[in-house]
Amino acid sequence: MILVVTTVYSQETEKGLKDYYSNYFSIGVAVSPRALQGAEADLIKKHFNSLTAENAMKMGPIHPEENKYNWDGADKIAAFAKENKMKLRGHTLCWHNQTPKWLFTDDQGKNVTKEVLLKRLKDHITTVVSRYKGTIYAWDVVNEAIEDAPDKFYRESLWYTICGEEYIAKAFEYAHEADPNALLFYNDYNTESSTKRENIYKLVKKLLEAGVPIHGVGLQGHWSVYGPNEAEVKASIDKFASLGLKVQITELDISIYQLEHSRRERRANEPDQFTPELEQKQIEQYKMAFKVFREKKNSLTGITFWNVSDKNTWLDNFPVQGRKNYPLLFDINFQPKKAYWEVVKF
Ligand code: HAH
Repeated sequence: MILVVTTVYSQETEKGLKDYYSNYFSIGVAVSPRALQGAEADLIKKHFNSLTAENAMKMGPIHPEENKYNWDGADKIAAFAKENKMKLRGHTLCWHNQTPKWLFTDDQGKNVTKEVLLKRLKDHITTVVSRYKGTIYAWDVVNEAIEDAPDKFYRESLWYTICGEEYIAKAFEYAHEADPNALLFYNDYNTESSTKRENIYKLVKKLLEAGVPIHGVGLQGHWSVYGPNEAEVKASIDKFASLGLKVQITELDISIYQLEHSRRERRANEPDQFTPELEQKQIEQYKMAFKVFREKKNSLTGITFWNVSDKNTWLDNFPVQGRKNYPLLFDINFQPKKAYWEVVKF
């Protein structure tokens, strides 16, 4: 009897998150090259079957000077994915953050013309997408081009200021030319806000109608224990799926704080404890999210977490530098949290 119980138990613990969801969608994680060794690598191999580079493929890190690419980190991640037969998502080809210094200016420090900037975008996209052709199956081509404010539409980034809206369609065209088999995504956060959801929908619909090669929408999924709610999550998935596009949750985490989208200083006495109350709220939010994901499995092709465990998460430093967060399914010692066991119980 004891033997039977032990056997069942060890089978259960041998299974990883990806195995529970093998009939649903791939389960991914965003990593740094440093995470691909030791205990963290073991955790990644056990639970995930898809990888995204957290930073290594962004324009700043990978293309630091106009005539210099830095492939080290990106190549390491691509090699690890290949070795372990994991899928690989590319993130991201055109974004307003983490851009290299040289990108928007000429040698006098003045903004370049639209023609020059589009040429630079094309060179960048062609080089990066070609290098990982056949290895990266999906790219976040344009990231966060829509404004949060309900009364605005396009984000007033330097891309937009210099090129106007055209840079968005161009980015997709350049990527498609470099790898016609790659699935091309528009990716954004705060997609459960009704106005931002509507604006992203308008943008994507317009691109589709213009014949731009776009195949999917990435809902980042930087959520909180305080929201979004079930109806909002369902509405976003349904809305983008209704365009005939693939939908993925590309950057999932569930913060223990209220959502904020701008950096700020830490307030005096601002707490950063993962209390039992917050833990319980997080369990409920993760349960809700994965219940919806399972229900929507015909629309969803991938769920990716943004970082591996609570030991290190970008949310420890955003929006507040040095305020500890606990947004993932594995704790600071790489152990599955209670929320994990709820997510795999179905
Ligand atoms: C994401 N932005 C980015 O897509 C990802 O590349 C980065 O590593 C972390 C989060 C989310 C975001 C933001 O950049 C600014 C304000 C709010 C949310």
